[in-house]
Amino acid sequence: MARALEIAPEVKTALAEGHPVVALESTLISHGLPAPDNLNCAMEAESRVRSGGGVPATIAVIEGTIRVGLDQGGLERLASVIEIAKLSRDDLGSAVARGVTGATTVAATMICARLAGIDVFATGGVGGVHRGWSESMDISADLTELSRTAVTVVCSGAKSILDLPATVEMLETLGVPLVGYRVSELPAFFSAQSGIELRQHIDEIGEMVEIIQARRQLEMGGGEILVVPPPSERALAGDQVRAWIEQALAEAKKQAISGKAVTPFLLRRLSTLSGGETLKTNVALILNNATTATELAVALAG
Ligand code: PSU
Ligand code: MN
Repeated sequence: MARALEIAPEVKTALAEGHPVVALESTLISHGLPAPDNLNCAMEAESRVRSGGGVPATIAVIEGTIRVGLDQGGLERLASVIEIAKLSRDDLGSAVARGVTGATTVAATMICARLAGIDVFATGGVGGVHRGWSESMDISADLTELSRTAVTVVCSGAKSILDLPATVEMLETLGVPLVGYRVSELPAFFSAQSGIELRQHIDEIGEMVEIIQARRQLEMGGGEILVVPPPSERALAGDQVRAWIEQALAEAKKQAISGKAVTPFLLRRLSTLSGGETLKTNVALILNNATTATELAVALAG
């Protein structure tokens, strides 16, 4: 493992001393957000973790080595290299074996965070069941990863380009708790309301600590999702987002976009169609989730 996993010294020290560490994902830098917003968001997410009293660990694979805690050069590389790999559970091993440089999705970031000993991870939104899944079978590997890897993912639910009711059903089947933080309704990523009720919610972060500890005590395996809505001042109106999504989905279909390219294509089109509105909201919710994840990591460490 010496060559495959490299934990940044600051992260290693924090883990050894039981200080709070928050893992951050890299696919949103390479595939989810355009330059220069992507690098700014990645740096700002790290500083949010620091100001909350945690140590950030952005995760990616650089020339076959899983790097837990990227330096400025690593972040810049992820933000600027075009056609960088988007790694999930299926291709993480071959990326390590072949010396590939790639960004890690939620699934791959969870695997690497667990390997390093990090319990909390922040991102924008997890992947899920795509609309039209009964024909495409396009269901993100993030969901099965959540059912097997014990890391708590703090996010704004699943991206609303997906089939949200089907995603919630699938998570229930897989035994992954979706816990609302001060909300009892699942947000629709860019907007606050999806019409889907969350069966579990908490008001104080300490309650999440208790849920996580109970699940670990029961040796259940698997992770949980702490759902944080987009900050109210940046949340968009649901109807408007819905129209942009319909159009982006129609374009994806027409252009026969499939597989790993679907989510990045849709996010890019939404940003253009909305005149940059969805992009601003996406960045705002990622930063807000980093702040909440830090609160959780601090509470877990204490
Ligand atoms: N959150 C964001 N933007 C993103 C993602 C999350 O705000 O781009 C990424 C995550 O890496 C997630 C991936 O794992 O989107 C889902 O991709 P897919 O639908 O191909 O599984
Ligand atoms: Mn997919």
